[in-house]
Amino acid sequence: MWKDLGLNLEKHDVLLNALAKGYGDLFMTQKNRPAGMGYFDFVISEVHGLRIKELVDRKKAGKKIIGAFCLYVPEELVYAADATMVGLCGGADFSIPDAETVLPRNICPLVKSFFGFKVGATCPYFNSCDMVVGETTCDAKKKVYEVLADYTPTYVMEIPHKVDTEQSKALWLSEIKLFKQQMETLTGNVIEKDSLKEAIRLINEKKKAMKRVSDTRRASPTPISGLDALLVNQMSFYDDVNRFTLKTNELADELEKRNADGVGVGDPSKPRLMFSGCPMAIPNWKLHSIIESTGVPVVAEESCIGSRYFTDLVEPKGDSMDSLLEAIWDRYHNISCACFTPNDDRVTKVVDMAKEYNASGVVYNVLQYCHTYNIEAIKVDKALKKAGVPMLKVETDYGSEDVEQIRTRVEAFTEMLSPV
Ligand code: BJ8
Repeated sequence: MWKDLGLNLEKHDVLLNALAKGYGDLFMTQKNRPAGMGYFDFVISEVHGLRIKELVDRKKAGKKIIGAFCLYVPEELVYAADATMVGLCGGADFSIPDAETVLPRNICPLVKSFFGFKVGATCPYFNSCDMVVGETTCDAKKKVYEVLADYTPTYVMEIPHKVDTEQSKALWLSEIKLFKQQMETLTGNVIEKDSLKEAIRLINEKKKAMKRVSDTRRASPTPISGLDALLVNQMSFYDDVNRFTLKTNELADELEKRNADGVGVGDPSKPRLMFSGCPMAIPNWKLHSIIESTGVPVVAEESCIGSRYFTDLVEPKGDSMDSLLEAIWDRYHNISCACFTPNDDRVTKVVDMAKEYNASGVVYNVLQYCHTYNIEAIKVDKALKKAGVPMLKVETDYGSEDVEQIRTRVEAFTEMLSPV
């Protein structure tokens, strides 16, 4: 199977060994994990095995696989066309040397990492894709999609950067319609109202289950570690949607019971930290693992691998195709990415979330060279200060050189926080 996918087998083996070791060291050494995490341990152990086989089998049955890196790609339209969407790996240092054979060095590690997985032929998800769908969000991504098109079929959606104008709405809606056509052409399936309604239901159910898990983390002690919750969020982009929803709801049942019984993983006398900023594509577990190694739990993620993904649902107000597509726009234009301007909505959301999750402080993650999240940190910091919530900005990449330095900063930060 790996050969058919055109993978570099030698490098892929090195990657798998590194992943297994990293996962074992970080996740399996945690104490008192919820039993429901057993499923997610299994999924990660098979993320380059059974799950790829499922995708390959779908391809053999004539179905299409779509790869994406951004929440702005409307997955409802992918599923309505009977295709499958997968997130693409972009959270590992491992693939960056391959990327740097083509790309400049001084760009965000997430972009270099995903590009390197394609160039180095080490990501079976990438190599399973019939099409990669990109978007005009940050400069790094939109320019790299141009280069990526030389390696794999790539389609780019234009995402406006000012979201609250009539022109923006018109452009975005027309992009959603074009994407619908694109999916119909690629799959040969016409997207009917009923299939779109069913796809909206499917994705909404997935997000509701993720929100249930997230809501349980408001309790003290938190019933699940930030690392485990992060993994669930990361897996949501890879796993079969129905199975993931079922297992995530089972996990939520268990966490709700833990809360009722006062069972948790953290020490309730410690401060609670919220995470905000750039997304943590799999297998980027760096900041969560550093923070939690100091004994302080991470209780929420204001991130695309987190609340920005599951908070809002697509809620059609009518039954026509136009109403369904407008409902998609309505939900998607509310994802407050730092690529928007102005983006006060995100600032408000971060503050509200810190309060809802009783966070004693916020760790703000900036991936190196990510100007949008880096500069937006100024406004977020100011608003959090006003609300009485301290913020620590950490600018980092996927390397391990700065781990001890970050740990020292996190320890100093949490020492001055009081538990909420
Ligand atoms: S909706 S956050 S997934 S664009 S970290 S590549 S912004 S330089 S990932 Fe994102 Fe969509 Fe926005 Fe979410 Fe660029 Fe920054 Fe790198 Fe980033």
